[in-house]
Amino acid sequence: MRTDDRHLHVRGESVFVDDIAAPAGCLQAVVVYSPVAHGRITKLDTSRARAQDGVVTVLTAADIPGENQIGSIIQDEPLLAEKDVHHVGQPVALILAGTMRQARQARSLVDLDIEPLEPVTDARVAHARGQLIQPPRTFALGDVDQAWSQCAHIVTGRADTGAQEHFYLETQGALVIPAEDGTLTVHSSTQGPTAVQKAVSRVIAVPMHAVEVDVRRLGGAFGGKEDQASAWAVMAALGAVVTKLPVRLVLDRADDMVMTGKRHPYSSDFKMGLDDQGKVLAYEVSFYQNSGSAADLSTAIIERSLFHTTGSYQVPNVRATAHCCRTNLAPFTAFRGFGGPQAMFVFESALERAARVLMMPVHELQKRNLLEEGSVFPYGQMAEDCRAVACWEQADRAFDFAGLVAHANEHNRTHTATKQGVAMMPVCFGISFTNTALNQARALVHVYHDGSVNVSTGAVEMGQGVNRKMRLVVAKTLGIDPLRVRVDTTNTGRVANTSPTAASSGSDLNGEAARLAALQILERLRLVAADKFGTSDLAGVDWEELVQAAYWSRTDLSAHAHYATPNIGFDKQTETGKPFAYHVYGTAVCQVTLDCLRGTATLDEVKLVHDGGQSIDRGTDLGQVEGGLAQGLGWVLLEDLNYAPDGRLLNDTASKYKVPDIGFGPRNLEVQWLENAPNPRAVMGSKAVGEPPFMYGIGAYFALRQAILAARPDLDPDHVAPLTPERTLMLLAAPKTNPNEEAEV
Ligand code: LUZ
Ligand code: MOS
Repeated sequence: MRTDDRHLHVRGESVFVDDIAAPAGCLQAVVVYSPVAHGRITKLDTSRARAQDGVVTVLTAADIPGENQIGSIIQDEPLLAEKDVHHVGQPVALILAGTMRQARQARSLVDLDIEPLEPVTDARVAHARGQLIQPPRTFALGDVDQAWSQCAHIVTGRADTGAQEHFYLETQGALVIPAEDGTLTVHSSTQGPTAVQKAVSRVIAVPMHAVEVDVRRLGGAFGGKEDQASAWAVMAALGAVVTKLPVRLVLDRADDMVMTGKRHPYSSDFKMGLDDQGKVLAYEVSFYQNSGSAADLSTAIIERSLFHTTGSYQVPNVRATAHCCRTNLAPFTAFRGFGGPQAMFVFESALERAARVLMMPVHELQKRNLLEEGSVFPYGQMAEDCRAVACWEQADRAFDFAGLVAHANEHNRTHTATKQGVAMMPVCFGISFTNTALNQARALVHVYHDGSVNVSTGAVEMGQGVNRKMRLVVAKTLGIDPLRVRVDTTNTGRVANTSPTAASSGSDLNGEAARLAALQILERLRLVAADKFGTSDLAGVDWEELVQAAYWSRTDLSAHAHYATPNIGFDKQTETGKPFAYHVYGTAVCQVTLDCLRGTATLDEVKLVHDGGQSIDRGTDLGQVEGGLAQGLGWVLLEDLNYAPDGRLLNDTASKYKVPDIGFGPRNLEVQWLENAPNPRAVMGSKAVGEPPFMYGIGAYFALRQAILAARPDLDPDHVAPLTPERTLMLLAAPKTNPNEEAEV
């Protein structure tokens, strides 16, 4: 991590929503939620709770002045339940009290009766019942149906990936301060200040100009606060409007885990056809996305699954169909990768199965099918400046993959209690919001009398270091010391109509806007320099003198700029177009050692080559690569979210959910940057870095599977992630499929 506020973090001085000093009279809010996954509310009586000591009021849907609706893409999500509940954790009422303790105590006094209805928790069951959030969507390339007849080998199978809790250190929350004339200042832990502003405006029935959203920083988000930060801010705003007092609503960890959405579980069916040489000729896949009880961002997320159907590979005939299945679980939401990882996992699963049938090493099959310059993606876009092969070759060479394979084979020949596995994982990730309109950003730059500079953009700092990048972009553009530049909070009053900081595009979009704003000021300063100092070359002019001269000659020292990614677009009628400004590539090499008695694995090595462009700040990018990788590893190996058949989340506290720690991480981690690879399509030659590294983690799943199969060559189980020690042990102990063949465990 190389964020600009790291010194504040380590001293505990960074201010998050819950740390903002309480304004006089500030109330605490606690949410009453449904304990039942599906049912009809037969009684909601808040009188006992209202009578509790310290309770100011208890609000329900009936108290909402505007619309009881927070759905952003599809209008299917009430802020507070009215007649029905559709998942455990669905907000029903809001308790406002003087202290947190009083609010929590009152929660148990709300009389809420729900007549239960049958819950559906499984995507395929929901699909069978026709519970879809939108009609199925299909991406097609070539002619899959006729291609099967040309295939020498055809494999089919099923692949399942689980949910994933974001586990941001700062839980969801907001502080809302009412001011004169019905206006509201909202401090929200959100990736999307404008989304919060809009939702508050809608539910409270005030114009957007009456709502100022301000965001200093987030203690992590990972997609969990792209859409799902809004509800809490809106509830706090509701409380503030009704009581005319400031209201703080910060979820505790358990409430956050139960009430908020996670990464979507997917269950998928695949069919892959190949020729004798291992070229993939045809690929067909159906994605069954467990969307949860409301749409949230599910339709956009499954769209990205379609875009990343074939991962880092070229396939001439493709058909991918996407089903958003409505279930009675908390609405699943954005999470780093946004549906991409789920799709890539399926393709890698198919390749692995094919490799066994062809009796060819998986990495050989992967290599033969990598994207090349001019390859066509299933949505019609061509791969330009394609770096799939370059990354693969640099990784293959630098990390001696052949040597690792030889070493693992030798180990497995000579050991029975431990087995090794190695895998390569190529990644290709499209950069741009797939909703083209969102690819816009603005920045506001002020130069003050003393030469110090203040920058506002639409980007939200969430620990990823975007503020540091904004600062470096502006300093470099103005040719001044970065210490002169400060990045201000993200504020809807200073920069309007922001897209969420998401889709890995925060630095690309806001950085370019900031650069354009700085350039405007620079042009004006050049004129001043020519006039006052007889030169338009600013290198030889003292910055502070120049700024002074500009002020006294009545030059505007502020600039606002707008940037919209050029040359992108997508036609949803034909499901083709050029949705992405460019792609990010990379290849990881993973090696694991499996303890066959315990089912535990050690990640010996993860080494990777990442296509990072000409970085604005390598240290920041390294933090993103390492963090993304760790999260990806956790998703496929460790983080096991489970629901009871009645729809209750079983991992409903931090103590029941395992996230990666330092002991889990690779013993040897090496990140290399792809050599000589500036990017002409983003700010200052850089490349987006937030999400792509997540998918390197998938490689460790397949390395572990190799190790398991080395112990149990008789098995060919379906692909299920996460491959936890428990699941690994179950596989190792599975009954022999062929009793005549002795596996050497
Ligand atoms: N959010 C979004 C995203 O609204 N659209 C996207 O395409 C996207 N991609 C990745 C992560 N968040
Ligand atoms: Mo996102 S998954 O908020 O980039």
